[in-house]
Amino acid sequence: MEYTYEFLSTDNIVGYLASRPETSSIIDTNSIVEIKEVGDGNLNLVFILKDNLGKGIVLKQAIPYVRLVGPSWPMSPDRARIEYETTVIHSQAAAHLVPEIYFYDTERFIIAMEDLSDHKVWRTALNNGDINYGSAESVGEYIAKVTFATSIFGAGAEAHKKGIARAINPEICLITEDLVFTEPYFPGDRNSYLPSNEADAQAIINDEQMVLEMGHLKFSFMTASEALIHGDLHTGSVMVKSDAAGAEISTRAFDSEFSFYGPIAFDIGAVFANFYIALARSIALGRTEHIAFLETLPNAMWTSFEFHFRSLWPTRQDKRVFNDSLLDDLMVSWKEGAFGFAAAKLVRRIVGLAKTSDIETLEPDLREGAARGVLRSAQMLVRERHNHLSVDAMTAKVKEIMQEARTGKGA
Ligand code: SR1
Ligand code: MG
Repeated sequence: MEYTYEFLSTDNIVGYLASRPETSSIIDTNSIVEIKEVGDGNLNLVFILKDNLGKGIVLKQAIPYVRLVGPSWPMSPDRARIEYETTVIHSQAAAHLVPEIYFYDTERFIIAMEDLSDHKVWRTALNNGDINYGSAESVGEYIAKVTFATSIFGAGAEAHKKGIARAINPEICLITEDLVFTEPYFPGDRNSYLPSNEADAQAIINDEQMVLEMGHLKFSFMTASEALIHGDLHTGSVMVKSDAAGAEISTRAFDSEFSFYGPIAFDIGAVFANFYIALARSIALGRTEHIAFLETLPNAMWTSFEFHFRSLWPTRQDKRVFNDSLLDDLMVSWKEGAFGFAAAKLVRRIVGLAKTSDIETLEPDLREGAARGVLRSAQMLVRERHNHLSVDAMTAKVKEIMQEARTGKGA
């Protein structure tokens, strides 16, 4: 399909916003003093505008191709509708944990939303060594509340089925199916890593158990329509605002364009993986205090997820066979699944397309060991995930592997 809509630019954006009455109380388009393009993701244009009173707005526009690669990789801008609808649906379950949406432009694929520029992207904050108490718990709360609300337990059978039909997102899901679950295990053009990590990448390709586990996980990703998940819940999809002592002021999950009805464990595993990638960075840099903080995050997030999901359980729609023992079993299987999905996410960020600044901004002598530690942790996670270890026990294993793999000065 050929798309002919106009892209936003610094030249046309004020005129565009002035033509939208929905935001006249949010920002004064007659006194715009700042326009910044801040899109640091892989897909879209993102602008922040501020007026002379400091009031701001974010305009995010989906372009009809993958920004990271260019027009040679076309991609339907309908993903903006998915993000808009998911953010609205998620806000019904957890309004304080997502950005407020002002409008969605169906013709130009533009979402207007709350300016969160007094927050930091969590990946950037963690890269800098920031401490953000309470945000991992809020991410766990977000996952629990939005997945419960959109599951058969919260929504009921009919609404759940209608939701699946509305949120079907095959083109975007294919990105994850290819980049996360498949390509790192086969030599290909889109894979890349340091020459010094060649043996580590080959070890992954030759790890038959790992490849089999990826088969199981990919099957689950493609078939388990449990709830309306975020679909790309990494630390670059979370904004945090903390006070000077690191106490939480606000935490928001955003950028849910990869959303679809998928396995709940996928979102949990994505967050685990990104905490582990942040840990690899801090271990490489020898940041002792930050390591001590980061290693608490996976369990803090999981514990909060479990607490909030269990708190909602008594409100489930059909209690006949969905009893408390089922919930106990689901928690076990979601934890096991989350460690597996975390492994998949870890490998793709080291070997596959679209990497993370946590690792990529390390000097090569440090990056080599950090990347090795991430890959070896993934191999451990897919094996140990069936052994019913606690989240803290698994994190301790990850930390030990990363410390052993460390390279560069001081290793
Ligand atoms: C081509 S898109 C690459 C990656 O960017 C997104 O953030 C997702 O993680 C996707 O896999
Ligand atoms: Mg994204």
